[in-house]
Amino acid sequence: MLVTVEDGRATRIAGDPDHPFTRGFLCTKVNKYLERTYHEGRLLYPQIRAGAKGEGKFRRATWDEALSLIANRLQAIIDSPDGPQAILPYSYAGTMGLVQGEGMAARFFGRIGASRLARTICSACGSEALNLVYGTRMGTDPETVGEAKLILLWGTNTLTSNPHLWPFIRKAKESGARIICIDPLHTRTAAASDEHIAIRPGTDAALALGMMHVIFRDGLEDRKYLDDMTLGWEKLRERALREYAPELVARITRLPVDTIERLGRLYGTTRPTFIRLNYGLQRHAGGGAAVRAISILPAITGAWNDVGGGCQLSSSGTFSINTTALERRDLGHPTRIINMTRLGEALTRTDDPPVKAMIVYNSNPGSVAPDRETVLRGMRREDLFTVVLEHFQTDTADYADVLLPATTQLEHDDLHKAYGHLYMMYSNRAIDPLGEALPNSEIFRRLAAAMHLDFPELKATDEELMRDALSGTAESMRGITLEELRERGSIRLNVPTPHLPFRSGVKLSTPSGKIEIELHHAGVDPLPEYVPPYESEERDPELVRRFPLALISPPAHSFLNSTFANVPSLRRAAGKPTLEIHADDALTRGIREGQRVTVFNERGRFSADAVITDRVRPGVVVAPSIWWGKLTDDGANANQTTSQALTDIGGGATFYDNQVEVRAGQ
Ligand SMILES: Nc1nc2c(c(=O)[nH]1)N[C@H]1C(S)=C(S)[C@@H](COP(=O)(O)OP(=O)(O)OC[C@H]3O[C@@H](n4cnc5c(=O)[nH]c(N)nc54)[C@H](O)[C@@H]3O)O[C@H]1N2
Ligand SMILES: Nc1nc2c(c(=O)[nH]1)N[C@H]1C(S)=C(S)[C@@H](COP(=O)(O)OP(=O)(O)OC[C@H]3O[C@@H](n4cnc5c(=O)[nH]c(N)nc54)[C@H](O)[C@@H]3O)O[C@H]1N2
Ligand SMILES: [Mo]
Repeated sequence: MLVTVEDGRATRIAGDPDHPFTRGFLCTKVNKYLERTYHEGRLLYPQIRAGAKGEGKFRRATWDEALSLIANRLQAIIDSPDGPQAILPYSYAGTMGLVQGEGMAARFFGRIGASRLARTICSACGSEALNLVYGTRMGTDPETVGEAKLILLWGTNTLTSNPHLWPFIRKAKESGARIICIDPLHTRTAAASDEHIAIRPGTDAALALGMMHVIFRDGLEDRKYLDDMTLGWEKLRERALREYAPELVARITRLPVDTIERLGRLYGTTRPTFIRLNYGLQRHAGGGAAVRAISILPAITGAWNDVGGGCQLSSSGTFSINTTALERRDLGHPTRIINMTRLGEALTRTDDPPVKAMIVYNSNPGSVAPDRETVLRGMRREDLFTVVLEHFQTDTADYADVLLPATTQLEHDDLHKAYGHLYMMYSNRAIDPLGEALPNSEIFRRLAAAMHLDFPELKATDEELMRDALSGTAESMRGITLEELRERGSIRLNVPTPHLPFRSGVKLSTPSGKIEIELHHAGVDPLPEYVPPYESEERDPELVRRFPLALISPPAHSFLNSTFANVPSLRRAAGKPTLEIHADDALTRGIREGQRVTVFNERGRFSADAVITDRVRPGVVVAPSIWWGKLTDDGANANQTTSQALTDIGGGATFYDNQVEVRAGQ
């Protein structure tokens, strides 16, 4: 990202044409980062609550006053019978930098002995599934995707959530590749593909196993690759042949038998094949099973040996950040772990020790966490002390006791890895912090000082944190120094070009050194299987009778989760909260186009304007998200209805495993 600065003010923002992967363009949202940075709602000084919880009334304070108030409150909790585990950090990615993420923050919370947070809200499920099968999160080198002849865009709205991959897909298309999108929703990505397969939500593992059935039945597998590189493939073959015949898979996925047959044959007979699977499809009860089964497909055909072949969920594992040195968790004590997906439960249950203080940074749980009603009920507790580090007065900030202004990407230095490409990056500060805003790292340093925590690791500068992050000895990081990064902005990891992480002959970091198709240590079925959604005919027919529509609430094109939802131009582009519904489902409910509807289940309700469309299949409704509740007519958003239930693998969120009913009117 290139920023032009004139007289200390950023005046232009653009993609870096020299970056080999992002190639000179920014996504829709980040294009508006200047509008966001200079937004009149930016928090410019510390504030202390002056009204009721959630009311959002504050008075201005000095940094000294705010920090000593926080220090006193935290110290009192630490000294109380509840102890330091009653303090909960709550954070996710923010702008995804290493220094403003879990560097100084992790050191601080580790030293005081706070509860630890399991950061599961996004990728934990799929990541853990990949780790189990492949020992790491790596995949196809995205820059080789242009070589593929068949591309499956599986549970990914690439043009919205991963637009920088598109030029490579277009290149493949121009060389004759077939592009197939597998998504219950006819997204803009589906529209740009050659074929759209509108699968029933939460059933992807069954489709992958059905494809395997066809491949094994017709002898299209690569036996040499399977023998050399995998563990347990014969048993998988048996299971796929016995339990996942296309006729049965058709009933599970609600797809025609012919589609499964054709997809299996196409996948088994084309080379190279590339699958972009993404996180949307793992937000269901069986999300881990789905990622596991899909990720095994390229092992069955030996696609990992082809340049442009394989699959990609995440490239994170290629980056070897020294998190031990960065986060210094070795210095803390073992404490309990709270799963962030179950924040509502954590804040409302009364067992020991309760959560008495929550410090939020890089996240907006008041909008994004599932089961929002319970989350807000927890945040409303009078005896909960809440601190929020933010750019804006979000839904979460309204519940803060102390609200602290944080710097944006343009106002601090940071180090970035990627999860969709192979370049390590340095983000140079472009402008001075606005108002009295401070980087997260500096806020935690000052808080440690206010609490008289006299430890050297709590005094490290941002530069020292970066050096710690880069201090590992992994081969992929060799030659990547802070000096080089600062000068060049971005450097390709030290991996071969093209990178073929699982080609024949590579020894994996799984216990067996092979691709573990069969698993005996993960608490899941030893062989890949289909796990139905919690809220499905298979598991809870009674619930489905009462709430017959499956609600998906994926990122809106103009929002980044809840970030940018307060930026005027992007909110205008998003329009109003909408609910996309099929004409058959609208008709039986007497719902007209544009009419206000209420979407509800036992967890909660929100309202939206009906959009009647054949972009969704009957039985599925879609609410583009994530709106700030406070900026909608009814103060609510789609997360009123989502559940705190966890995925089969990795303890992840199940946002899209969510049955609702819809009625006309508010
Ligand atoms: N514009 C924009 N870009 C973003 C983000 C954003 O908020 N806005 N968020 C970023 C983040 S944090 C993430 S994690 C990624 C998320 O981006 P993706 O990984 O692409 O995930 P989603 O957009 O949640 O879902 C992708 C698609 O999966 C479909 N889907 C839902 N359930 C199923 C299913 O059971 N099976 C199949 N096959 N498909 C299903 C949805 O309809 C949706 O179109 O995007 C990143 N990029
Ligand atoms: N219904 C539904 N819910 C979802 C999803 C969905 O698809 N549907 N997607 C889920 C996914 S994939 C994710 S990743 C989560 C994301 O949930 P969050 O991690 O909460 O992400 P954002 O909504 O982008 O909010 C990030 C907040 O951090 C602030 N921030 C950014 N940089 C900094 C910084 O340097 N310092 C500080 N102090 N603050 C900063 C921003 O202003 C913003 O308010 O949401 C999840 N929730
Ligand atoms: Mo995410």
